[in-house]
Amino acid sequence: IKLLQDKGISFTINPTENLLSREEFIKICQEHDALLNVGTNKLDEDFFQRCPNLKGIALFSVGFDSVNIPSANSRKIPVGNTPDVLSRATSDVAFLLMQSVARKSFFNHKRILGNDWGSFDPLANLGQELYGKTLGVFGLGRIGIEMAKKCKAAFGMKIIYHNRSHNEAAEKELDAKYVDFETLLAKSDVLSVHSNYSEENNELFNKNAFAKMKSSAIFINTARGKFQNENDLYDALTNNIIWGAGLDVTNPEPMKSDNPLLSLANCCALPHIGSATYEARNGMAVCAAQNVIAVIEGKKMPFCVNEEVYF
Ligand code: 8YV
Repeated sequence: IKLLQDKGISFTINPTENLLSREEFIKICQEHDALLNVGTNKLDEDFFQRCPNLKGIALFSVGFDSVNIPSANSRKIPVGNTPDVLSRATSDVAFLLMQSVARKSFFNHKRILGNDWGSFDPLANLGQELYGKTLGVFGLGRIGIEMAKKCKAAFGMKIIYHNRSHNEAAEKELDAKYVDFETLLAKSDVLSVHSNYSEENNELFNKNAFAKMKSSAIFINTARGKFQNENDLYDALTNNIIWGAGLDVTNPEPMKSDNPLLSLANCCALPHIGSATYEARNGMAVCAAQNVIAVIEGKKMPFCVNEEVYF
């Protein structure tokens, strides 16, 4: 806010998307030059058609799946995101979920809450150690790299990854090996999703995919819930097809308390808190404000996902 004020930019704040109906939201966007979109308002073709005066959109997220990019491109509207500043925080949550699942910490916490400490049994509550195991990264971008670094440093894990293209710098730094999707499924002891979501990957992690994974594998998703089919995940977790799952993102969001996944000992879920640290959210706010300022000043956005609009 201070960055915008210092530039003398006047603005209207809508504290959360839920306070406005879509009609009210669109009306406000029609009256402004730029939108700083905190939240998950869908910015689809209809939105762009109805907001012809918008000159730029700054997202408060690194993911830009909420925006129809071809619609923005056809109107030469730049869309900005918040890269890098949340990579540590989000990968911290992936790492936290990985260990929580491996040692069943959420489940055991629930046991104490239910007054079920239990008596000592050498074969009860057994988890997995991650030392020397293989981390499979689906989407070795900024967040995936941070996750891989932690897994390597903490547990000496081997890194394999699948991307649309090779990330040679990361391969060198992490000794990471590019594999095809089938190999990623078959070889990962922990498979962590860090890719940008797009329709073509909708429910990519489904019955077929889980069936190709190790029965000892842990599935982690801190990217977008739509990557997973949750009925298939439930079946995989209850039929020992895979060993466990840790989700910071669900399909749909919000996840409801009666979701059967929450009743399982081998699944834990968080309410999309990947970037929820003081440090990351502050960094995101600065990136978003810088993107807005660029729009107002007629300059190129510093963090733009569709740079083609400037050519
Ligand atoms: C946000 C995220 O909390 O950056 C992203 O893509 O998913 C999270 O950091 C969320 O998008 C709300 O804006």
